[in-house]
Amino acid sequence: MRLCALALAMLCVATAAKAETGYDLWLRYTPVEAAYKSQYGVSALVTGASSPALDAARAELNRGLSGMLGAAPVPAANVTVDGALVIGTPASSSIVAGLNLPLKGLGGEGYLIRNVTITGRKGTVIAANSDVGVLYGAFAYLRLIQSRQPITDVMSAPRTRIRILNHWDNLDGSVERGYAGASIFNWHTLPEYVSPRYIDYARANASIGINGMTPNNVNARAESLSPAYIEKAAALAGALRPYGIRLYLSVRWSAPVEISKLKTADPLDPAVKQWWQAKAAEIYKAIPDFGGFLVKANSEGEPGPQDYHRTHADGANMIADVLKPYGGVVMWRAFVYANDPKLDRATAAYKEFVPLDGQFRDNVVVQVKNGPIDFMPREPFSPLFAAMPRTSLMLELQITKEYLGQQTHLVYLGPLFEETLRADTYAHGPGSTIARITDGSLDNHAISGVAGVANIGNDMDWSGSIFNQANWYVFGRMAWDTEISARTVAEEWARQTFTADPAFVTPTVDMMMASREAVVDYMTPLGLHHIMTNGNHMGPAPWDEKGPRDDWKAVYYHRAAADGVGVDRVASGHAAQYKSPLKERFSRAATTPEEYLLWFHRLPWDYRTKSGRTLWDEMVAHYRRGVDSVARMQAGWAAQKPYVDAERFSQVVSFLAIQHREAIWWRDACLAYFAQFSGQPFPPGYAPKYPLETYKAMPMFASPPP
Ligand code: BDP
Repeated sequence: MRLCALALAMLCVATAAKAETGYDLWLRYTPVEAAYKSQYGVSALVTGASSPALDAARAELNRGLSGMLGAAPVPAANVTVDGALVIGTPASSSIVAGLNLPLKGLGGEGYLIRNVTITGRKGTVIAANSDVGVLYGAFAYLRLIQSRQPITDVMSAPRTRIRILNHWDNLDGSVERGYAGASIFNWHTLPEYVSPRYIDYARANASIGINGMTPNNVNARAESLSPAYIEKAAALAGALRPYGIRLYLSVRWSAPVEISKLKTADPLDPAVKQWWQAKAAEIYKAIPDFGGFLVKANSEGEPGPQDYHRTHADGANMIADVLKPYGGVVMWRAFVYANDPKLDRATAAYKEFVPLDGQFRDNVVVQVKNGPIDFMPREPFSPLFAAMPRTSLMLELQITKEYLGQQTHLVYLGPLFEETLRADTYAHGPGSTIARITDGSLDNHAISGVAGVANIGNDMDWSGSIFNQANWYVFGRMAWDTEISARTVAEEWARQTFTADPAFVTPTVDMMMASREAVVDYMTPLGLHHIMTNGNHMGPAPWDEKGPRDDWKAVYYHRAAADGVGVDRVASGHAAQYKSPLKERFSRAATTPEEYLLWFHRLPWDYRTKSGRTLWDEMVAHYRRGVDSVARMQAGWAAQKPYVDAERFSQVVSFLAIQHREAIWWRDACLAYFAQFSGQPFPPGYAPKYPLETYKAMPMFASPPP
């Protein structure tokens, strides 16, 4: 009997997929099925001269191919057999040079994968103009095998120049808005100890084309610029360099005062400029390829040039001039809003920045959040994108889901990023998409880029959940190719992260694609926004009216009362900040897309929506639909059990259960609150389970039993 049980247990172990922690992300390199072996076989890996990036490419190919095909290819200097893989640049490899490949259009980072015949032997080449281009090509090649795609000819070059992760990590190891554990950057053990995790971090980023990072929070500490921290940063930069990743630093405007006791941080004071000059010299000595500075100034209480009655342009230009001789850039954030009760927060950044258009140096790039307020589940795009044609603009996206369910909710951000990039601003007529502004092509800017607020921490799975990894992945892929679709990327990711079996991939991708609309529905439908708990931004709190400033209170964002709900942003001037025909469209409720209805308009509760329902009934329907979508996600995922290892499968099961419980919490708390004003009954069977007071009284992170 005992033996029998043991045999059964062993059988189970043999058949179940190997438990996975998620540490390997999408770079798992598990063995390909027998049917694919001949398709992907590589007989020899032919390399030329070596360099740190070429060595990284070779190491990754060896790792990937030995994992997937059972053995690493034989290293070789020449092609003598069929099935060789040749990698290099015309400078590093005479074989690549001799092939006369069309590398011209690939720039400094693009790559080419091509099936070729060399000295009569059939093989494949991965070529580029630079060593890091070869590395990107190696990752793309491995991606094809991992996702079981044929190795056909590929040519790819990034559309943007700066593809950067902004870590909001503090020097003490905590992470602002981080839901994946503490920071992976250990400032205590740097510079002596360069954790192997930094290398895995670099590999993951390089595999999706990310080429920059700021390791420290935008709410920066002056100490980051002290000699000790520059030395630490230099060690980190050294670990990332072979992977084509440049280090940048977030800087605190008042650093000269705090570190060196200068009397002022006025950008026009010569002593201040000298201080930054000396600092830049010190940094570039330690980090020769240092990328530049990221600045949050005069925003949410951070110091900045306005403290000295100077403009953002005065501040940005001063440090831009300092960085210019080294080729460094300044990423100056446009996330500003003043607490002026008469000013609508949604209009603030536009009002401050548009008058400065044309005044910024050419190595300044203004970094603009996708929406005018703040990384909400849904916002219209920021009107700034269309209004600063003489300034390089970078798009800032948030990968960490501060306002979208944080660690646990399964929300794939691909559709949100795609919606932003494809949005037509009409800056110069139709076709003036955010993608074309972000990549610099619309107004011919040399600097272009996308920044993503990272969702990375030292949790075993890096991102706090397996599905959060997809958001890191899609950020990188869309920063590289601003036109790629969210669905294509989801499919790529799912195939690599789990299995390429279509029986798994199709429903999983469908679930991912529907997940963003679900969170909009159960949190903030119809243009509602910022009704999360004050401070931690986790749960529902539309009732919140506490706090030091009006624009930090939820009621400011919906203004629900008996006569209606929503913000009149036609009256506030926000709708008029958009270009025609959007401004006209947004100025009337009837022509405003319903997903932005209460963003732009204040409407009575009995306003008729397109469905024929009253506004109140429509709101109820959306909240219901959001919860129902999560229930569908749960059922869909349950059916995926045969395809996923137990460890990752059950994490998703548990997190979906949390999401479902919290979606109900969101729906019922919000509806209980808005019902006080709507003057209309709940449709039968739709009333929240508890009175409003119960929802209001919940302690942090706790939701009432569904
Ligand atoms: C807000 C975050 C806050 C950030 C700020 C920013 O709540 O933690 O410091 O954005 O982007 O959404 O600077």
